[in-house]
Amino acid sequence: MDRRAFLALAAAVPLAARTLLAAERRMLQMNGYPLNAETPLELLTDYLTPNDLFFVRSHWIPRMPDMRTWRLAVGGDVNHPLSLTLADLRKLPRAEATCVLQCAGNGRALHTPILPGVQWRYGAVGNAQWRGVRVADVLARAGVKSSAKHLHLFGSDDPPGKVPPFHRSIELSKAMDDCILAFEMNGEPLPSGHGAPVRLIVPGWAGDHWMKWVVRLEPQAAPQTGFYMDTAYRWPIKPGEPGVVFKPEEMNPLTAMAVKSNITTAPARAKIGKPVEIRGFAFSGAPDITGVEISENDGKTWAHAQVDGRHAPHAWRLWSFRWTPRRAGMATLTARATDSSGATQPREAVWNQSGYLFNAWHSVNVEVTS
Ligand SMILES: Nc1nc2c(c(=O)[nH]1)N[C@H]1C(S)=C(S)[C@@H](COP(=O)(O)O)O[C@H]1N2
Ligand SMILES: [Mo]
Repeated sequence: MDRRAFLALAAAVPLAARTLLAAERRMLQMNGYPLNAETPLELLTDYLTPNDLFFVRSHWIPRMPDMRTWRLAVGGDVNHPLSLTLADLRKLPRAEATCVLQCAGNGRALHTPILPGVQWRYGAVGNAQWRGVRVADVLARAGVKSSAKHLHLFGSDDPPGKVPPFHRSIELSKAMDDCILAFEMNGEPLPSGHGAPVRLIVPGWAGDHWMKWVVRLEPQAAPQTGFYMDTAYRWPIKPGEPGVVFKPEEMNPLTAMAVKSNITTAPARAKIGKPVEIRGFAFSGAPDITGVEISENDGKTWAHAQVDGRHAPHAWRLWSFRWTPRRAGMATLTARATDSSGATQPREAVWNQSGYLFNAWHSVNVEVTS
């Protein structure tokens, strides 16, 4: 993050709002979900999103594990059930991935018609370096039976009563391929809000798979059931017109993210003939971004942006574009990305009733004067 930008932003908050913020420091918020917060888009300018700026999304008021008694249990279809301490985990070979974590609902507020759910706009996304151990190495110690095809995931934050627990599963093949049980984020111990002591990293897949506060893993023959598998986090098999509501069986579980770019930095005003710089990031469920393009005529023609060299599989790419305004008036600059599978960011996002994976072209307006 550019801390100066952040301070400038804080200074811009009106006095009334600042008084409210000050009150929050002494008050205990009792209602709703206090731990859903997105990053302002204009602050998502770093290759690695700083931990204290990284969006937070929790379904229920978290019940964080007690660090002294925490164990990772491995049960289900295994030959040797395990109960591992953090020290046990740390004895396994280190694994590392720099990749994007994005909430499936990021951009929900931008879908038309509008939808219920957390009204995420642009900032329920970040790119971080995650360190820990490979899921495959942990499961190898337990000896997975050949009957197992899915990995059931349990966190410590089960809510009370009839509120559905956030129980999930992912395909065992994905878990064994590149998933990590992370205890470090950007070189620091994993912060508790992001799932300490250990969370799951699922490169390329939306955030709902990235179980926080992991306490138990179970290889099983069948997928996990329950609200967060059977009803939520599903994606239409055949997309329909905006507003169409699908039955769960007309949808598949949502897995990989969709190709997307956002503009983080653009001047509000520019002068004819004076070049200005536009910046942003781009990522996808595919391992890499192969190009980012900018249009100043609503997609009739496109020009290539400069894509930054820093990258890892499923990490985002920063990009920049030098633009010289030629005409006075309001200019609209639009960005679109293309990924290594050949998919290009679409003009319109795919409609789905939960408002997942919004990835329509992103535009900004610049007022050009002579
Ligand atoms: N145990 C648990 N894990 C969870 C969640 C949760 O509510 N409980 N939320 C999920 C969702 S929907 C997202 S988008 C990511 C958000 O991770 P973050 O808060 O570290 O950004 O965590 C996922 N893992
Ligand atoms: Mo999410």
